[in-house]
Amino acid sequence: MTIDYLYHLGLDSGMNLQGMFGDVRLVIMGGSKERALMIARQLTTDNTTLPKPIGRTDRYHIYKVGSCLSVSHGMGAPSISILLHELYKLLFVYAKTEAEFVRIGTSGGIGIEPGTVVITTESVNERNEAKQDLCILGRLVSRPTYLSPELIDKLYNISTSLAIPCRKGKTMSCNDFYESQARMDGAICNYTKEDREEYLNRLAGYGVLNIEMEGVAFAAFCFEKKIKCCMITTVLLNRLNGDQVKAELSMIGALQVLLRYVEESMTRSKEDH
Ligand code: R2B
Ligand code: URA
Repeated sequence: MTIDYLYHLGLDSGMNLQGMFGDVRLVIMGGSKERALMIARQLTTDNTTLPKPIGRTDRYHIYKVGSCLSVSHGMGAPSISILLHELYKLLFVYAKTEAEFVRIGTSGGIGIEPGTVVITTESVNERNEAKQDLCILGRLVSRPTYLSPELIDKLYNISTSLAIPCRKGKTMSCNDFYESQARMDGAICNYTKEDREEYLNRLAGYGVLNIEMEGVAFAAFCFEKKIKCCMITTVLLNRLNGDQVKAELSMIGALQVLLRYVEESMTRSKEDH
């Protein structure tokens, strides 16, 4: 039998992937390796040992705590796409399990104040379309984006019960942090302050609540593979007031909601057994 190398994860089908990952039910994905570790530490009940990443760690970090994986996906669509392909094969094909995927992160709000949690109901591209455009074999392939209404409602109810300021709505994904998000503080800016304002107000008119960089790729992949998924982010700044992210604001609100969700789903799955 030939071995399938999940190259960027440093895992392969010759390993006992079912033994290692067969019980995984929930995958939590965030941008950086530090966040993946922080989430793994929050999930673990044993405070004496530091969770250890599994596999290669030069691209992504994967931590396993019980039936949850905490994984870093890097920044932007290409990075999260590679991870999603390999994670899908790892879990759904080789480990023969089925898991929900949740992306947790940060975003820039459009008329939304810093600290607010946004739970995405619709993930749109830079043209306000709920689809991902890919170039495959030199041809344009469009995939719809999908986020699970059931998970959206569960997370929203949790944030309400915890009294965490939260909005449900449309999130725009951009392929860049600077020009495609209409920032004026990048190294290139060939538009005016008025152009920027007109654009951000137009987004507000479309009902866009926030901007980030991975949602469309995440939601389109999950649509294609029929994976239950949702996305929750904490807003770091209100883009109608500026561009600069001044402080290392945390994603605390989104994290509190997600940790409560994990707690509730783990209790439910124990009761089911
Ligand atoms: C949010 O924050 C990152 C850019 O700073 C990016 O990964 C995203 O989606
Ligand atoms: N992440 C983004 O992609 N944009 C922001 O403005 C903040 C976080």
